[in-house]
Amino acid sequence: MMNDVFTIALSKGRIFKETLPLLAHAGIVPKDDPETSRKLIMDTNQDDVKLIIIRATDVPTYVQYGAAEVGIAGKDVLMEHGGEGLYEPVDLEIARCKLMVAGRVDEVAPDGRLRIATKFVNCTKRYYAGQGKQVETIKLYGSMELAPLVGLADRIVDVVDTGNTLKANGLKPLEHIADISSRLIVNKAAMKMQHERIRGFISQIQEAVVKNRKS
Ligand code: PRT
Ligand code: MG
Repeated sequence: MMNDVFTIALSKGRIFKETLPLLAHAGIVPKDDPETSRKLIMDTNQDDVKLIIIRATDVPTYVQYGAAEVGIAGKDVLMEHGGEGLYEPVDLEIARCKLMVAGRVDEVAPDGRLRIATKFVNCTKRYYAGQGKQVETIKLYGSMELAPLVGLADRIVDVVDTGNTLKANGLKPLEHIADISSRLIVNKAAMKMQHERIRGFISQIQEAVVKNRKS
């Protein structure tokens, strides 16, 4: 009997690059380079293993609905999505950054209700609710750093790595919300249906993470 197709969802860019060695350890090598190919479904060296290349924020959705059995997504994206229908068995320890509140270097502490521009609206509301603060959130899809500079918002919530982008725009980190890294996620139903195959995949990825740590 032929195996069912096993589909892995991931985004191009930093996650793809850092995931390649982990997949290689599990014996999976993509046949194309997503940076140059326009294919959204990529074949691999294994006939029954495919990769789908999608926006980082869409990865949990594809896996939640079983369009992919497994996926790789940042913890920021997972926190915002909510994690419904997903297991999160492995911290891949890649694409590390921090989810932070940032504001203008020359900020005069705003009085009244803070206006926060972010693509992480759910995370932001949860964070401030935990502090007993009500804030107004403004949903953006990118370039959050611009918002405080043009008076759209008092502050932003965004992921920060080196902090160079904040600095280049006259912003500074103010509060740390969470440490972020990418996670392996698994569709809950697929975990039951393809238990052995997915357990095997998880343990190979886990091994690769440990190996990565030592090198
Ligand atoms: O690009 P697209 O809009 O499609 O989606 P995306 O930006 O969410 O995807 P991508 O590939 O850029 O990021 C995927 C994941 O990488 C995120 O969900 C995070 O978990 C993780 N990650 C790690 C980061 C960064 N580091 C990071 N530095 N994601 C984004 N950034 C941004 C940061 O916000 C800033 O704008 O990169 C810029 C440079 O950061 P600094 O602090 O080093 O200057
Ligand atoms: Mg990006």
